[in-house]
This record gives sequence, C-alpha cells and structure tokens, in this order.
Amino acid sequence: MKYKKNGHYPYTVDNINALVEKYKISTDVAEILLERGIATDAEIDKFLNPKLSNLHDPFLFNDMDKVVNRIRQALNNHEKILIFGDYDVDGITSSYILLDYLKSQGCSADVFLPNRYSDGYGLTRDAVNYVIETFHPSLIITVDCGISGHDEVEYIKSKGIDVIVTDHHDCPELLPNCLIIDAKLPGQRYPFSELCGAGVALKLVQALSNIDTMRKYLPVCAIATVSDIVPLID
Ligand SMILES: [Mn+2]
Repeated sequence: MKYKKNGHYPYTVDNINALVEKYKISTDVAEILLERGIATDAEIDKFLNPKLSNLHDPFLFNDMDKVVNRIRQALNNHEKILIFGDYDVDGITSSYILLDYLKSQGCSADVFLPNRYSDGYGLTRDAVNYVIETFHPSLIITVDCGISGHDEVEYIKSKGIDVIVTDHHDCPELLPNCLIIDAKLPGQRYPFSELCGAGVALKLVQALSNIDTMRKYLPVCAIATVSDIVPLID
C-alpha cells in the first residue's frame, strides 16, 4: 500500500517502517514527517532534536542593531517604554516576553493590550492618544502589530515620542517611517519569514541578551506559534 500526497505516491509503508525503526517513533509521527516533506536524515534530525545552536542570528534582521542600540539607550536613561501589543494569544505572549525582559533589566515598562471590541486591532489614533496620556512614554515598541500604522507612527513621532515597530504581518507599500523588525519585510537577510509575533519578540530579546536568557521564553513562544497557526519549523 502506498500513501497519497498531492495526487502522487511519494512514500510507501516501507518508508514509514524504516523511519519507525531508525528513529524509534510511532507510525503516526513517521507519516506526519513524510507528509510534511521532512524526509532526509538531516531534516528529520533537525526536526526531532532541535538545538538552540540551530537558531538563526537575530542580527540578520534589518535594523536589529539600531533597535538594540535604541532600547539600550532607553534602559541606560531610565526612559519610560510602552509596549503596544494585541489582544490575541500571539499579541499577549509577545507583550509578556518583551515586558518581562525589560523589567528584568530594571526598566519601568508598561503594556497596552487593545480591547478587541472597543479599540480594534493595531495602532489606532484613539488607542495611541490613550497610551500617551496614560503612560507618558518616550519610546513606544509595538509587538505583533504596527506595520500598517504609517500615519499613527507619524502622529506619535509628532508628539516627540520614538517608535519601534516589531511585527510579522505582510508589509504594506507605505511602511512606517521608523525602526522596523518585521519577519515579512522584503529583502532582509533573516532566512525565515513565518515567525509569529512572539517569535519576533523572542528574536529581539535574543539580540538584546543571549540564548541562555531567552530560553525562559521558549515555552510561551511555542504557545503563540501554535495559536497563531504559523509553521512549526525554524
Ligand atoms: Mn500574530
């Protein structure tokens, strides 16, 4: 019996049994691996035995060095940072990852999570006015949103407040005129564009600290990765 994939028959019961034997995995797991095109020894080993050393360098993102410098400056000067998140699992976990790290560095950071019904998604004029009046930040960092907020970013900057956008959504033609880390920003060297927002926040924390420090946030990032339905790879 052969298994069907996209109208073809790329693997057989023998292929599955060979994987079950070699990797001591269940038939179901073997089938899922092959179904997803994870088939060579190198690919299977990387998927079944992920290593932190396999993670990509966060400084492959455009602007990452500038973002790290701006946040370090904020930490050194005890600036008030406001994290502008989102109401879903990805937005909440992204906010947590960045907030917890900044607080561990002695920063007085706050988080704003929009209300899905009264605020809506992303940077809106009302939400921006609210956070400026409530938290008086000198730096606003978005997580899991912001890439489509060109006008609101201009508005924030007109108030003398710096903005860093971190996001993973498709980039519009008109990008915000500020530092940007977006997994889907065209033309950057970072090799994987399918991170969730929490994945992007995790890469930012990695860039600000090191792999040992960011380990703490891996379980939370995994929850977001599943919840936001992005690929469970890379
Ligand atoms: Mn998201």
